[in-house]
Amino acid sequence: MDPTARPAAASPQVDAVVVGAGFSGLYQLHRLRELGLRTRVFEACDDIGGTWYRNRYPGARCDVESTAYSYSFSPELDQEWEWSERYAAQPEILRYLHHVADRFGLRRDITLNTRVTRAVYDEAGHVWEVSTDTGETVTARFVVLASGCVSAVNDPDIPGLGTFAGAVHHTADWPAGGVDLAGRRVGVIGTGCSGVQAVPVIAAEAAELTVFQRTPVYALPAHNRPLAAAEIAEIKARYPEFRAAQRLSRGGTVFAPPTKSALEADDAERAAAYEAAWDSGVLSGLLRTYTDILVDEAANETVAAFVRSKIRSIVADPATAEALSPRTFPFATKRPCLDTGFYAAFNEPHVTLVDLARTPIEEVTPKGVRTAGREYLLDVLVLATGFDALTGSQVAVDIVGKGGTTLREKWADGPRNLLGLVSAGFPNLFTVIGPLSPSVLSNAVFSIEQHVEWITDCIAHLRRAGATEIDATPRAEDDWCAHVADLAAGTLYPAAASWYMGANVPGKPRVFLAYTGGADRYRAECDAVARDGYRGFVLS
Ligand code: N01
Repeated sequence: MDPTARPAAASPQVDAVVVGAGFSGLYQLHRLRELGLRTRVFEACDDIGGTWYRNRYPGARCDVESTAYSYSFSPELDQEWEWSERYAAQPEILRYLHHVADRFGLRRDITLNTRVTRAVYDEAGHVWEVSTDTGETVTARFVVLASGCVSAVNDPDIPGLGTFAGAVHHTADWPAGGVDLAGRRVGVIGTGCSGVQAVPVIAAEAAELTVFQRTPVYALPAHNRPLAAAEIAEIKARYPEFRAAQRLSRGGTVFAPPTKSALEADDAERAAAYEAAWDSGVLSGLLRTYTDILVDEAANETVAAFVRSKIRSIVADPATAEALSPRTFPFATKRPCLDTGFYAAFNEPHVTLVDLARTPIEEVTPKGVRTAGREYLLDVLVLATGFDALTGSQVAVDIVGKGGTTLREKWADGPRNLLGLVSAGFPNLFTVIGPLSPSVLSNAVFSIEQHVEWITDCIAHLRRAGATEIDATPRAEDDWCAHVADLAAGTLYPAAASWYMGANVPGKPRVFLAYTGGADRYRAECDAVARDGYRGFVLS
């Protein structure tokens, strides 16, 4: 026998395993099926939907317009689905995903109630051995982590949390049947996008609402509204043109790029531009006014001051308005929130803001929350404390690559990969909207489609070429990581202790986790890499 001969690749049980059945996993399944791949999708929950299944908290809705926050791959789907509101609420988005699953016959390859716990690469056979918490093991040539970028829940380590006698619910793990809050004393910890959306809706139901805020946010009005029949007809007529423009866009929404610095405009011009953006109800509206909001501190401060003036105009009590006003980080370096009544809720007599910067939480007691100031008595505690974003859902799986190295070990100082898609030493393992890609800085559905299509084309290429393995080269990976870090360093993003930086999870390395160069530039780079025969990757 020739000792240099490579062993033949083993025949896996399936061609691909996809982890997660949310927006990413459903589309990945559809595309791999079109390629003729035998594919299994494992979903930990008892239903499909991912983020839009688990985040059932009161007030949950998208913050990119639904007509753009939806799949673009099927013109028929665009024509047949009808969004009822500008920003659809969680139940409607979940219904949409169910419709997609039915329309494209996806359910038969999805196994629910099954969490992927471990994936081990067999170097000789070029296959992944994937294990689940139900005791199943399946071998697959390819694995796609479609497990979400804001999905691993961040449970806060607050002393005494386990002693609370009332109910505790995380916004990202909200009971399917809802929670009866009528007449109850409710506490909400956290004022990120989840808290901002939940607070006014909970306030409308609860007898008393106490909001525990560690850091104030910049929240902009959504101006959400029902979509009229004429408007829907117009959107549908323009859909092909809109989707084509969206594909080339910087972040998955279509707008004319700014041309001027905020500092070149005079006060009146800036005020008019900011008022128009505020009135537009578009999350990125203020960012799009001038070229330098995210790169120049002085330019950024003009927007930050404008938002603070709006907060003062809405919140009646000056001390509460000041406590709600962000002053410790530049505008948009933490994700701004889209608000429907958040600030106004604090004008209600039964809603109280507790500024944890002044009086930190000391402990949760059986009766409520005790801060340095006093004890707040509660029946229900809502944790709107966010996620171990971008890397959490991947390192939650025990992934063992070449040489027995685990992804967890490799990423101990921060995520490393090429194009956000493949981490060197973990061949044939792809990630959808994970770290070091535009991901959370873009319209998620739009970036999901771009990733899924790139991954599908890559697998098709491998099959055509008779190759069984693709891996990133360490050199190309180093270059990509350095490029992503350089781009981030040229912005104001690192100035905030945000979840973009991993700062919200104790012990998580501080690395800027997303690609800030724009989804248009990113797509061009991904396409160029593929065109150049998968430059930076090794195919074997
Ligand atoms: O989570 P967050 P989120 N004690 O991390 C506080 C997407 N999303 O679920 O800022 C006290 O932003 C924490 O305080 P601080 C979207 O991408 C989208 O709200 O760390 N407080 C913060 O106030 C979004 O950005 C939508 O000082 C504690 C809050 O909890 C992302 O998900 C809706 C604490 C967490 O805010 C995350 O948003 C919802 C502690 N121990 C979410 N630990 C849409 O609209 C944390 N906090 C589409």
